[in-house]
Amino acid sequence: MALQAALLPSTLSSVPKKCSIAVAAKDTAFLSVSQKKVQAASLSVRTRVATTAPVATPGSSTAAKDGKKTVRQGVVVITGASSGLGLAAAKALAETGKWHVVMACRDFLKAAKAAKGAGMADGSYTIMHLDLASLDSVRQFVDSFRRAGMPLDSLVCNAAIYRPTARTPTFTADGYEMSVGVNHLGHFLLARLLLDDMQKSDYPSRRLIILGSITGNTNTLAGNIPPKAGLGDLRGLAAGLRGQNGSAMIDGSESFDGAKAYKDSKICNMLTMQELHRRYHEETGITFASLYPGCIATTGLFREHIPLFRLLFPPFQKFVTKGFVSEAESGKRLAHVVSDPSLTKSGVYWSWNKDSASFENQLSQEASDPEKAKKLWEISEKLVGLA
Ligand code: NDP
Ligand code: PMR
Repeated sequence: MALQAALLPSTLSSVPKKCSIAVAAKDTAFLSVSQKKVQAASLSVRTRVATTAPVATPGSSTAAKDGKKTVRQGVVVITGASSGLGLAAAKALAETGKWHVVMACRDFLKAAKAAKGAGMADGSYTIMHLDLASLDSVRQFVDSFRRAGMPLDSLVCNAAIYRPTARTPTFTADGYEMSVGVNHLGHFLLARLLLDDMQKSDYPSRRLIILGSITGNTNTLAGNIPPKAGLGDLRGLAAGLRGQNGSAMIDGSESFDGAKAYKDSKICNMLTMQELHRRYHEETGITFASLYPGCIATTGLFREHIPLFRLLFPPFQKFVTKGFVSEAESGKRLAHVVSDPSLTKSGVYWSWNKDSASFENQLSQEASDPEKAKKLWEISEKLVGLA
């Protein structure tokens, strides 16, 4: 069966030593891709999962020399691991040797280069194609992941786009406004589908993490810089966020504001985490959490901002707000949320103080409103085809 999603273990040329995944020899379409942006639609790559000898696959149990069973290597999927926070967290987790990282990326050549450039060891990661701007791609990713035969122990919904200067909306393959489509709806579908896989995992602490942000929380100074986040009564989302025949903004505003759309999507991320917690934590034991990793002012998130902003933003955050955090430090923070034994609490929004110590932070009233979370859940289910 032709799959649009592609799977690429560790590097373009090598299969991880411990991995039993093979890409069919004739299926080399992805090797000749030269465009920087690989469109899901242009990919027709066959993937095959072949179990060879009984080798230790990522996520399989290993017996210690003294005969005691040790905790096996965990498998974590990180979306948007080709740059910034996602890449730094992927590196931090892979370096522990305790995690095999599945880098779920829309541009796998970029991801392969990024992993190599970051010095991630062959065999410590697998790259799989995922374009969150297409619900088909999300479903195909899930299919490919399942075929790869790995367990799923943790999922990090990290990818995002930010279109700060956009005054007209762009749309996903399914016709939804792009910022909310990628940052929220794509992840909503991914998380819902992969919950089944996480429930099957025997890993001691399974976690589903969704990135939030200070700018989506109006109980902070940063969250009060205009345009402020606000979902209103969700009428724009309920009408399909389509722009042409209605509003491309969640609150139904007539005019489009790219900066607000991003901040709104972050409220959705934080509300979704809490709704997942309410619906599934007790039943499954899975930890659901969100976080504000600090202001990582140097990442690609600001690529569409005006050049003056990109020049001044890092020193402003370093010396004025003192909220700046390096990509490496933010990666460690996220890695802790995935794996630190002290961060197992569910339904929590983590932040870090000036000494880089984690604490459970307060969400704004809107970002913690259970009624809104329920309504968001129900509308999102319809938009992604789950209801
Ligand atoms: P980056 O732009 O560096 O990383 C974003 C990642 O998302 C990239 O890998 C990008 O892929 C990927 N991505 C974008 N669109 C899609 C798509 N359609 N499908 C799949 N992947 C996609 O930004 P950051 O590292 O800063 O952001 C990571 C997370 O951290 C985001 O959720 C953001 O909201 C959050 N955050 C960031 C803060 C900051 O100060 N930077 C502060 C608070 C939260 P590609 O490489 O191909 O472009
Ligand atoms: Mg903000 C304590 C002060 C603080 C912090 C922690 C941030 C984080 N910002 C703060 C303050 C201010 N910012 C102030 C006083 C201003 C006015 C000069 C300001 C402006 C500003 C802009 C224009 N800040 C921004 C922008 C963006 O375009 C970024 C954004 O909103 O992206 C959505 C941003 C950010 N400030 C932050 C953080 C973390 C961001 C980035 C992103 C995010 O939420 O992902």
